[in-house]
Amino acid sequence: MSIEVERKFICSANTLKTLQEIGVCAGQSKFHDQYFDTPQFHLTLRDMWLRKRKGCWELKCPTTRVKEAEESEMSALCSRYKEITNLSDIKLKLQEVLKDIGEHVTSTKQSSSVTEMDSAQDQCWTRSMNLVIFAEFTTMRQTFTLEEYGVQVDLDEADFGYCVGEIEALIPEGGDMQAAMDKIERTAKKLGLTGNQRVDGKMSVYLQEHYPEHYARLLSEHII
Ligand code: V4E
Repeated sequence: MSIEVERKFICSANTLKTLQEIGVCAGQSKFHDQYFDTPQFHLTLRDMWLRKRKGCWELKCPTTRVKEAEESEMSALCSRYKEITNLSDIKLKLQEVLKDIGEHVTSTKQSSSVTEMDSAQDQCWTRSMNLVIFAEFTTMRQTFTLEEYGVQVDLDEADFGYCVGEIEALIPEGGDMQAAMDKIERTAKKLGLTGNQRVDGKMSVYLQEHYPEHYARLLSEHII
């Protein structure tokens, strides 16, 4: 399991120019994300984000914050999530969370073959946990690798018109969070990112449009 540390930014023409100078364009991709939750939003209200992208499942969970030193200005601009990508681990984690809140979970047969990706099987286990798609959108992404800085930069354009960049560092669980944030800060400085305001992600903008009440609740509970 790895921890994704990232800082979002709005990409100006100057930032793009610097990015093209210091980074290597690793290519463009297009993907469709489907996000799942219970109809009562039990997962996202716990800051847990379950999605299917290109046939693969991923669950992003909050990390436990350990050191006060992390609570710097830079720290406030970065998000960090544990990423679970193994489907069996995802199901176990979801069962644990949904059982805790009394949500009915019917047991489903575990499988580890390619058929896990089969949509009929997906429907079977998601239904058994009362999970439904609450958001879906397509993203066009341009990726840059900045080897010297030890980070990756993605420039995203969602099909609902929102553009956002992110500087991302991946560390193993228990890895050096401060070092990851230092890499991100160094990159941000080089790209001329001076603002100290958190920038909305694609999901924030999507929720504001489609689920304003849920968005307001996530905001008031400092989840988003
Ligand atoms: C963690 C999270 C969500 C899941 C998607 O996260 P995000 O990194 O924004 O999407 P994307 O497409 O860039 O994923 P990647 O390709 O990097 O894996 S949706 C909402 N959240 C919470 C969240 C938060 N609290 N703060 C910020 C700045 N972003 C997201």
